[in-house]
Amino acid sequence: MSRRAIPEKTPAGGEPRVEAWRQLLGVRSERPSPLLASVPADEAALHELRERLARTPRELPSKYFYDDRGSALFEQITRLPEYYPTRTEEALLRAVAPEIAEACGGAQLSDVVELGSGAASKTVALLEAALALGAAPRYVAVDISAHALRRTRALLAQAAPQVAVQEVLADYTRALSLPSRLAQSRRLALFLGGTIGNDEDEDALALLARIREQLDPGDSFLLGANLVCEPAAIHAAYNDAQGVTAQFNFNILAAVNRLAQSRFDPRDFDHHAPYVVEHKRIEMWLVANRAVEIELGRLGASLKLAKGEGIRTEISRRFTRADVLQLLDAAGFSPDRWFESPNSRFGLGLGKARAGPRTP
Ligand code: SAH
Ligand code: AVI
Repeated sequence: MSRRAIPEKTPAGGEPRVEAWRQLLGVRSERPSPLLASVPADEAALHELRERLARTPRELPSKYFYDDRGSALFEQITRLPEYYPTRTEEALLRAVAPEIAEACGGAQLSDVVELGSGAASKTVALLEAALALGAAPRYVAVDISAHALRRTRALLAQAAPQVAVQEVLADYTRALSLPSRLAQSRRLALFLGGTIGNDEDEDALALLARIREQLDPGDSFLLGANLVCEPAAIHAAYNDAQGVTAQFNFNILAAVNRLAQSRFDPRDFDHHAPYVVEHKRIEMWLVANRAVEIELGRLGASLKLAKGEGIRTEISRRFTRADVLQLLDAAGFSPDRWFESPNSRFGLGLGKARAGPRTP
């Protein structure tokens, strides 16, 4: 693995303060712990679905993959022989966790907050490294999937029972509020798995900038990103022989049907997932295998698709090291360290929340 220290441009600073949790907009926080809230099938969600289906090309937001079945299918995907990202990132994270924990405050690390935590299987390595340095971090898992949060709770109860876990069922594209740090303590926000690649640049940057807003100067942010590598390996990861990724793709229709009372039938579609070299990204599509007219329920009247017409359900971008560091920098983080897997397929960029404006 290659690792490189990137000189920090702005010294850590900022006033330590104690604050209550800020209100998580769009999320009902039902105390007592664990903090759990239901994501409402509200007008905003229906509006978003309508708007995305009306685009050219038609789209469905990839966050709708993650109903209970979708989350379980994603976990299955992470264990497929073809799906290299999870095991590559996990091995990398295990190897560099002590260095990351040290760089993020060591014994002072008080909060580890993960967005899109999934089952949080790889986060355990980081928490263990922090514990070994004498920290007693709280772990805050933010995910849109109740299934994923249940898995997190079970996993951490078994693997790191001494860590206090707080679960937040929330859509991080709507609003975001992280717990403030206590005096003399440090926070670390995580966005792993390459999930940043599921957003176009503008949305990715907006999300990272919102994460930055929630942190204090000197707090840390660790971003996991899939790197540009052999197109054949990337293609295979989204076109596995067992067809699990295809099932995952079809399942988004069931989730949308439930939400919108629409009548998408997965049998009318084929899974299509090409790697588009020009855009450095996999695109997942559902392509109509016959001419169909779909009743849209709460989304409106109906949607006509000719045979061969498609709906794009996901993009999954590949980055270069420079792309990742630039993204961190643009969002208000001073790139601090870079870690790369031995096969150069996955990278972890560590940034420090910067106090002042970006250095030109
Ligand atoms: N970080 C984990 C999981 C990656 S899968 C890993 O590396 O394996 C992406 C995760 O992000 C899923 O658990 C999904 O439920 C969650 N997710 C996707 N969109 C989200 C959103 N808008 N808000 C909150 N969670 C989201
Ligand atoms: C969550 N995200 C990073 C996964 C990816 O690889 O883009 C989702 C996924 N889609 C198909 N397989 C996995």
